[in-house]
Amino acid sequence: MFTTRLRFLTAGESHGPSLTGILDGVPAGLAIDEATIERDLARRQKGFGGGGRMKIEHDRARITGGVLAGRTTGAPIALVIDNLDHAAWRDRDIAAMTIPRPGHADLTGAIKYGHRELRLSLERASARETAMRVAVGAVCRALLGEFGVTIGGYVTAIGEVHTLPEDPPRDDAVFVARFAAAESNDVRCHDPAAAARMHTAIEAAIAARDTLGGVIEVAALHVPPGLGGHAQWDERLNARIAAALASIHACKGVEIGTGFAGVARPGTRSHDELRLDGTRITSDTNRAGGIEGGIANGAPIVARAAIKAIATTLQPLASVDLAAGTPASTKYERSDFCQVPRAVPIAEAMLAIVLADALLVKVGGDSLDEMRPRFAALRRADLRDLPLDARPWRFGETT
Ligand code: EPS
Repeated sequence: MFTTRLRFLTAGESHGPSLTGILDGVPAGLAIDEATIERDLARRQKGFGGGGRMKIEHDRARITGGVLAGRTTGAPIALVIDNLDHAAWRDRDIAAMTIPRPGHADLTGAIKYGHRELRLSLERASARETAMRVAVGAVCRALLGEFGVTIGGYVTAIGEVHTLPEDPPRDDAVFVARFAAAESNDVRCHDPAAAARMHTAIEAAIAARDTLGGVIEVAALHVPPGLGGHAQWDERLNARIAAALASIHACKGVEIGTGFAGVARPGTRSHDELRLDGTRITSDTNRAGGIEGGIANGAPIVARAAIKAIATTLQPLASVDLAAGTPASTKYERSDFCQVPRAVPIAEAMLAIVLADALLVKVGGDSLDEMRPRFAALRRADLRDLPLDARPWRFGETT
């Protein structure tokens, strides 16, 4: 499977004592503090349409391994986020849950594990786990930041409200402005007019006792060309990003670059025509979303994740009581009405993890000091870096 230099695992239940994360493979010498991680965790807690749980939690990651005197040592980084809500669940009888919510892991978890009640798998299936992904992603983001790579994201659709469809921009400045604009409203949309309509759509969903999904766009800027690979399916950067985004709870679709809408065009309008800017090879468009042939081309990497409306709805859905063996309606439990604005930092975290790994696979090294000269020596999209000699050749030639 995937060639990786970074590995991460999480553990912990939604209402258990804590979430645990281990991130292995981060080189030595990276400055990390809990405040850096907390910034992203705080962003995940905010967003219109969130549920009551976020009023209880104050997500903080304690670093319990791999960082000494403020810098990574090269050892696995261990992180712990306490669940403050655990206090309300500890040492009390918890009513059995026997009616699966369609769309959640209730039924499939019961089929897989044969648990005596549904909560035993839903506790782990909960999107609470994404808090730890954001913490792990913050470390990867710090590593990428050492090499100038920045990542951000914003919401492009909530329910039927969407920003104008367009090709992914090529210009970094457009993304930088969007990242900032998205943080200035409570639905994390870069377009203020669309943001206002999205807010209204979420209000309407709450009033209708329903939930809403949407689309998140994430972008990575200053990614060195050459990350990823075309030689094997599991080296392709687009495949890795797609898998990482698809692993986010409630994600039902991923696009790169122009994505699904792009296939309606003929080939002459589907690609990024190249031109020379001095010795630099560049393009005015970014339809490929920064990836050609599974390899980063140096343009902003742009991906979108479709997040479905949350499965826990105030209005009951038809289901089955698995204990009684009768038709039944789902029972409401606290949840978000629209998790999409809160999921932006989660998508950013997953992109950061994939790109930090791809950078380490490309550059190698056990410390930042080893990585820096190797990074500086990477080939760029520049005629001076490309040793093409235009001589004919043959398969089978030995000399
Ligand atoms: C979440 C915590 C959970 C859920 C939500 C995400 O807390 P609780 O179950 O106590 O309300 O609100 O998870 C889901 C939406 C889900 O379907 O699993 C969090 O920390 O983000």
